Amino acid sequence: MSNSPLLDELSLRALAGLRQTPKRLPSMYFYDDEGSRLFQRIMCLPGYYLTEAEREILAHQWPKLLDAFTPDGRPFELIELGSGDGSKTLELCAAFDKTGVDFSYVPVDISPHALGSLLKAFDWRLPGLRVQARTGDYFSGWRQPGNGQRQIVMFMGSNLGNMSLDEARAFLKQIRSHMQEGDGLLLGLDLMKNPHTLLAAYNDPEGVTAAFNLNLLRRLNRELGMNFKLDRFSHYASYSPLDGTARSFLVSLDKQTVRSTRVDLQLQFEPGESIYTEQSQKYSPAMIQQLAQDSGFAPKLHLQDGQGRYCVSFWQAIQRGTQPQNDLSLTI
Ligand code: AVI
Repeated sequence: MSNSPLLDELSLRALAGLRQTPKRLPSMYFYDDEGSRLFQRIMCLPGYYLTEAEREILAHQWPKLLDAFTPDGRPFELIELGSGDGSKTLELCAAFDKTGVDFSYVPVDISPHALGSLLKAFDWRLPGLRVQARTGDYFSGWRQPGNGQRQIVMFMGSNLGNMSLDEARAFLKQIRSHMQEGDGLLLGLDLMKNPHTLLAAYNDPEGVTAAFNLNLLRRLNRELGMNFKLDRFSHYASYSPLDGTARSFLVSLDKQTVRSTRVDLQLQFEPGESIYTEQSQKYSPAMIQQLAQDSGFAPKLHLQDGQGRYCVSFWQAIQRGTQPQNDLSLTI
């Protein structure tokens, strides 16, 4: 048993989180093969409205996006961070493609498997579209587009919400540092709303979100040699209207000790003690305005689904130190 026998960065972060008080896990740790399958099921649940709301906005309001992406008719490069298999963006690209607009698509994802599926699907459906997939870290292989193309960066699916507000600001600033003035950023963001609706999205009666959460322990058992008993923990979801944050936890049902055979780790749990496993931030228009301003952007377009639950927000990179001209709260 050694302290860190060649662990990858994510496992090291998981270990560090379990050693903290209160215990926590990085939400990236959800997405092993089984976690990714369970997340696909979550996205189809009736109470998990986020995916459907985003799809509706893109399907019905894409012409407004296209106008915002091409204010001067310049061609653009659509860079999608965390594209996965691209199934959600394929329809958007197909709609753009039909208009004859000049654009290319750059999906970026850590999963070569997902990008392989994406390339096949795009090649079959949109054989004329230039697609240049990038595997790995969002930022390391970033290159400026050629031919005077405007960069439009997409970060969809409410993924920004899994970061704290400070982390989100730092991430957005990092994106901004790779952009030129006038480039664009498209974000899918979940909005603050009735707490009952929000809680139901993270606590489905079907138990899929609970299985998704508990799968973290299965992964720790497999990859870090832990001996978590899954039936001695339960899923707990909360939502605070005060800060707009949904949070998920795994609650220990007993006093118990969990050990690893692979790393130097022994965890004591009191009955009711929890591991903090995920935060899903919900935003108000004022928070969106502030985030954009803090990270070097001016919000240009704010599209909502018919029920006003979710928004797709388009921001333009502005000169550093410039105050944005428009107030988003007035345009919603
Ligand atoms: C990926 N992410 C935006 C999802 C969310 O809503 O925070 C993950 C998720 N967790 C539980 N259900 C869905």
